[in-house]
Amino acid sequence: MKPTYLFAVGSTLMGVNAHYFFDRLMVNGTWSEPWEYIRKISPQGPPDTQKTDYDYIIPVVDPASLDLRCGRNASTAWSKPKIAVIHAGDRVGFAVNTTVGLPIEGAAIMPWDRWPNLYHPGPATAWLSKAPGALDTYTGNGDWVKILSVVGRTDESEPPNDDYYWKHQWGTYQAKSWNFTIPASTPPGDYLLRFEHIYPLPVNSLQGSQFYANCAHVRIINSSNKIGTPAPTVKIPGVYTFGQKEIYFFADVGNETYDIRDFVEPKPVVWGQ
Ligand SMILES: [Cu+2]
Repeated sequence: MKPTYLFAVGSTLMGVNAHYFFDRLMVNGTWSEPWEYIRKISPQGPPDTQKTDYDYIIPVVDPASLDLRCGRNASTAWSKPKIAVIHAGDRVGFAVNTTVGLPIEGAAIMPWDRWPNLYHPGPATAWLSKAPGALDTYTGNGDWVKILSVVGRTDESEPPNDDYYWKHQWGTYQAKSWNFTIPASTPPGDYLLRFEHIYPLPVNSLQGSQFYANCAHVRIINSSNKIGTPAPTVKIPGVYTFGQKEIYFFADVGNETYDIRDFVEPKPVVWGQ
């Protein structure tokens, strides 16, 4: 069944102004406060101008930018987030922002920017990078391993769940948060835990694909005798290139020519543990 309202939703709400970030971590079954464990991002634009919520939710559009790593101006831990202590094998999660509490007068912010969900269609991933020393001083310039890839719908996906959506809808579409498991064989240590969502767009559309990524500080405890070797590893940025065909295409709701089962995941593969 293909509901007729879908086209209207796709064509009216797929505006460039629908953006978000992830500011809350689910740890030990509880959602944290905003930025409690996640590195705070900076608003876009010169520092001496008045900022609005909209300046915070603007995505990264240059895959070569350092901001691809943990969000805008977050490859340093200037906001001093706490370290979430978790065990290998635990469930964690990232939640979409609500608001950042700044004035909105004059901003281009749209109503759906205040509707906290993974508004855009597209794939989601999670990543780990071990800090060689203190997390507060780790920039994330080391190796990253992918531990999660969400493409199609899962039990966690938002309803509806019919044939049309299975074919055309992404697993995280309109989810308010996404939970996943830290691999049970993850070596113990302090890590940046990164969640990423990509809104694929063609290179000639606006500025191309939009990247949403934020990083939490986590200490992973693993006292088991099963310690793996995370691989393959990549650098971020460096993992994607502008125009790369796997992530630059028209993925939007209402695009009946795109079947998400045709999606080819960009490298690297998820760590097999
Ligand atoms: Cu957007």
